Amino acid sequence: MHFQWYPGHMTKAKRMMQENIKLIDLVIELVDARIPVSSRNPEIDELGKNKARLILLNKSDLAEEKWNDAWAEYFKGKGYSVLKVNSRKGGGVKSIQGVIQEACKEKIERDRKRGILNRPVRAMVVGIPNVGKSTFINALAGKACTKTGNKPGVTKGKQWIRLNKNVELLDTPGILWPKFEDQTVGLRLAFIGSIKDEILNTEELAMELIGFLKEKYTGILKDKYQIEEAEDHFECLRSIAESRHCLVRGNELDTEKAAKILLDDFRNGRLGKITLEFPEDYA
Ligand SMILES: Nc1nc2c(ncn2[C@@H]2O[C@H](COP(=O)(O)OP(=O)(O)OP(=O)(O)O)[C@@H](O)[C@H]2O)c(=O)[nH]1
Ligand SMILES: [Mg+2]
Repeated sequence: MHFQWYPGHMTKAKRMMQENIKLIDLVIELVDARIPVSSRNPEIDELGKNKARLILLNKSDLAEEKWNDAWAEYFKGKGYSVLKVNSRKGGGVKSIQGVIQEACKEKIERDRKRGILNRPVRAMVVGIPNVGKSTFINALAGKACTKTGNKPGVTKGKQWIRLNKNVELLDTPGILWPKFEDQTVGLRLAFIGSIKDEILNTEELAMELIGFLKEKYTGILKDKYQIEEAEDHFECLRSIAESRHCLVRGNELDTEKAAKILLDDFRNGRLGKITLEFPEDYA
């Protein structure tokens, strides 16, 4: 599959982030716990250099706990502050205030020496589309301050949110990079729903996911759809169509519909907790 996607609003978003970075003390980077490396935008390191950094493994409820822990160690080893969170349910969100203060303690100390007291920490919340930035901010604020939605590109412009007297957050639109050098990165981003489905071939994508699941999560498709995990990926997709009664024109199998069902089940955690990439591959 070929991915190349950089809509105009992302260029604009990037410029906005570059313009605002000077106001920022801390960059809070959300990654998807199912693909912690592939969901990191390589441009963020450049943008956030000289800033305090915090990585949130978001959607940790959708990934395997043992891998969440392994990934947290991985990023800690690289010098980042890290926290596992589930922004939808609010898990891990409570401890964030303390982590923010801790990550910014040098800045707070600097302020104190200059006689500046009680200046709030300003944090920019960044991450790829659909990773959960706005949901996280709402969870932290305890109310719906910003719009969320289960598709990429919901937040269009910047928005400052004052959490309390200590912290102000900047919500930003998700950005992806201009092109994926590595096709597996593009593929994984497509699996989790960070690339608009309209530009993807759903059946091809579903067959790639089937290939991965059969290898790393053997038996999961069998259990979920009561199918045999045939060698041939398309055969599997046909079986899912059959099992879910996806038909066109009366009796022909609708593999397109089966592909959508599979992707949807995966994205919403209905196949169980699944991690798509592992720290040992990035040692
Ligand atoms: N299961 C689960 N779903 C989450 C979590 N965080 C966010 N979501 C869901 O992910 C979807 C995207 O959330 P948003 O907060 O709109 O994502 P965003 O990063 O602001 O997206 P853009 O504004 O498009 O860049 C929504 O359907 C959320 O309910 C989480 O921790 N777990
Ligand atoms: Mg948003």
